[in-house]
Amino acid sequence: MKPTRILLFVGAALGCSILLSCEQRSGTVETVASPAPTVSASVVPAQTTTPAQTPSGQTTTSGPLKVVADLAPTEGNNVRGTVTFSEVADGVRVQASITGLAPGKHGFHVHEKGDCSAPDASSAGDHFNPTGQPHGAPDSSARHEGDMGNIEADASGTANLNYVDHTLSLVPGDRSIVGHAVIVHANPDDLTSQPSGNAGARLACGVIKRTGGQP
Ligand SMILES: [Cu+2]
Ligand SMILES: [Zn+2]
Repeated sequence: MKPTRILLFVGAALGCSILLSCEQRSGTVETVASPAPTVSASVVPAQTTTPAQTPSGQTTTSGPLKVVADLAPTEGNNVRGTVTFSEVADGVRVQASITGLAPGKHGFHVHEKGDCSAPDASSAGDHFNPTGQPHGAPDSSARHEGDMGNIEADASGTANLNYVDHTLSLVPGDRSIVGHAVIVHANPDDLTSQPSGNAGARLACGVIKRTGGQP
């Protein structure tokens, strides 16, 4: 911390001790500066333990949470790509760009385990389903949390996806998709067959991670 900032902090503290409404005011400032306190608390604890930054308006919280899965091909395939999940007002925006596919639809899910180590990605387990629902479509009221439906590849084998999912969660806790894995399948997800839409082999797998290298 720079000396000038320490002086500012000391000054602010002195000012606070004089003002009867200080406690109330600093509480208000903190609320405004951290719209998602539960998220910032676990992601960047250092920032929440530096109260001097909030009165002087110096917070550098990175805004809505954004996480990424880099998909790598399973054995015998050449499918790869990137999937980004970011918090938006009404859910989680899913943006995917994947190459090396056969043209057409391919099942696209978040799977339970963040483990892509098996040659066929079977290590990623079943669909991520923390609320005990049946398999369904992305817009079904009852679905696995991980049911993102299908991506569709064009004639060149590239699939691009951009939609807002209303079930996926990035909020830290049992329902967060962080630490789980994204899988792209060989066949279309029929959106009804149990337990996984009959989407066939796993072509690519990637663990969902926070940007910036945090686990
Ligand atoms: Cu899957
Ligand atoms: Zn499912």
